[in-house]
Formats: sequence, C-alpha cells, structure tokens
Amino acid sequence: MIRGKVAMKEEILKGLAQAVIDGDLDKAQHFSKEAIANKIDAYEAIMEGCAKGMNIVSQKYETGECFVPEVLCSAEAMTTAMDMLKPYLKADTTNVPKKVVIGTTQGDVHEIGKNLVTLMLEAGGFKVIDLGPDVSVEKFVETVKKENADICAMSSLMTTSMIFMPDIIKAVKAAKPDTVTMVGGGPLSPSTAETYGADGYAKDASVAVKVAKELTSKRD
Ligand code: B12
Repeated sequence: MIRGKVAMKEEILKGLAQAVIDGDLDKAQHFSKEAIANKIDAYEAIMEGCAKGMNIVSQKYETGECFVPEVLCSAEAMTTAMDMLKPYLKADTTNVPKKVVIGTTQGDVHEIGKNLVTLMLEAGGFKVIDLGPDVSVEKFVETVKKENADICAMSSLMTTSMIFMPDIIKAVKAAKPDTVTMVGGGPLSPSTAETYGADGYAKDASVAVKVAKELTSKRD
C-alpha cells in the first residue's frame, strides 16, 4: 500500500513538472486536481513539481532548446497550477502577520520567481502586497508607507532592471527607516545585494521565507 502511495505521488509530481515543461494547461489542471485529490502537500507539489519543471524550461531557454513562445506557455501552465494549489497551502498563523510589499522592478515583466516568493511568504504567515511586474521606485515607496510595511522585497531577472534597486532601497529608508529591504532574482548575488545596501538576499523562495523571518524577528 505505502509503496503504491509513494509511486502515485512521484507520478503526480513528475506530471506537474512535465505539464510546465510542455506548456500544457490541460495537463497542469489534471495533475493539480490529482495532487489535491490525493492530499499531496501543496508546497511540495509547487516546489517539487511545477518549479522543477520551470527550472528545466529555464535551462532549455539558456541552451537555445526553446524560445520565448514556449517559455510563455510554460509560464501560463505554471501559473494555472499555482492558482489551483494555492488555497491548499498550509499557512503558519502563529504570529501577527508581518507585512511585505513585493514587486519586480521597473522595465521587467518577469514574475514567475516573484510569484513563487509571494506564495511561500504567504505560506510562511506573512501578509503580502504584490505590486506585480514593472514597478516604479515611486510605487514601491508609496505602498510601503501606505501599508506601513515591515519588509520591501524587490525582484529582478534582468541586469537592465536590477539597477533600480539601490534607488528603491535609499528612498524606502528615507521614507520609513524601520522597514527592512530584501532582494533576489537571477542576476543578483549576496555581494550585489550588499553593494545595493539591501538588508537581506535570498537565492530562492524557500530561503526567502527564512531570511524574511530573521530580518523581522531582529526588530521585535
Ligand atoms: C520565463 C522567462 C521569460 C518570460 C517571463 C514570463 C513571466 N510571466 O514571468 C518571458 C517570455 C515573458 C520573458 C521575456 C523576456 N526575457 Co526572459 N527569461 C525567462 C527565463 C527563461 C526563466 C525565468 C524564470 O521564470 N525562472 C524560473 C523561476 C522559478 O526562477 P527565478 O525567476 O530565478 O526566481 C527564483 C529566484 O531567482 C528567487 N527570486 C526571484 N525573485 C526574487 C525576489 C526576492 C525578494 C527574493 C528573496 C528571491 C527572488 O526565488 C525564485 C524562486 O525560487 C529566464 C532564464 C533565467 N535563467 O532566468 C529568461 C531571462 C531572464 N530573460 C531574459 C530576457 C533578455 C528577456 C527579454 C528581453 C527577451 C526579449 N528579447 O524579448 C524579454 C524581457 C521583457 C521585459 N521587459 O522584461 C534574459 C535576461 C538577461 C539579463 N541578464 O538581463 C534571461 C536571463 C535569458 C537569457 N539568458 O537571455 N522571459
């Protein structure tokens, strides 16, 4: 029996990853339903299924094995599965939720990675205000003040858009010194984050939750 269950889970996780790789919406819906029906942990389904598939697409894009149209289909399949699985994510409701404002910086439409970080922060008990892609410096600052946010989190996948991060960090610190800043995304690194004056950096969504908790616990 147990062996059957493990095999079933492996098959569903593989199915989710393949659905994203193929950019197949029907398969993404089918295996999301299967994951929910078989009570597979939504966090695992997203990270070990969908995100694994998207990272394979990412590599194929790098090696020229697939192009923007296929990547767009994969992105849509990933978003479809994430939207179906999101309501089943177990949220950590122990503490009063800290508020995070997040967005992808100016001129950048990449948001899959940012959406994964948002999802994991929500699962980690944070209240997230997601400003979406292509967010101006002014919009970040305005929302941080309006929401009295604890964290301002910035995502960039392009060298042409990461350059706005130092301006956002400086402007947020000036407007609301007690707000901490966190950055991430493909072209970022711990040393770039430090140069930009960010309080935190994380290489992926699961680490982002840990870093966010550390940054806010210091302030309690
Ligand atoms: C998917 C994709 C697209 C999709 C985006 C769909 C969408 N809705 O997001 C589409 C097809 C639209 C696209 C368009 C373009 N893209 Co594009 N794209 C990619 C690709 C293949 C995968 C990115 C992805 O989703 N990865 C999967 C996710 C899960 O990983 P991730 O984003 O890295 O996020 C993780 C971490 O970085 C981290 N993280 C991310 N954000 C944050 C934020 C915080 C606060 C923290 C803590 C952590 C964190 O956690 C995430 C989850 O674990 C990358 C290749 C790559 N290597 O990154 C190119 C890539 C980013 N694209 C690139 C380019 C150039 C473009 C285009 C200009 C191409 C063109 N000529 O049209 C346009 C740009 C349009 C624009 N103005 O933004 C270049 C950028 C080069 C550079 N360094 O500047 C890349 C690197 C490809 C390449 N090598 O050339 N792209």
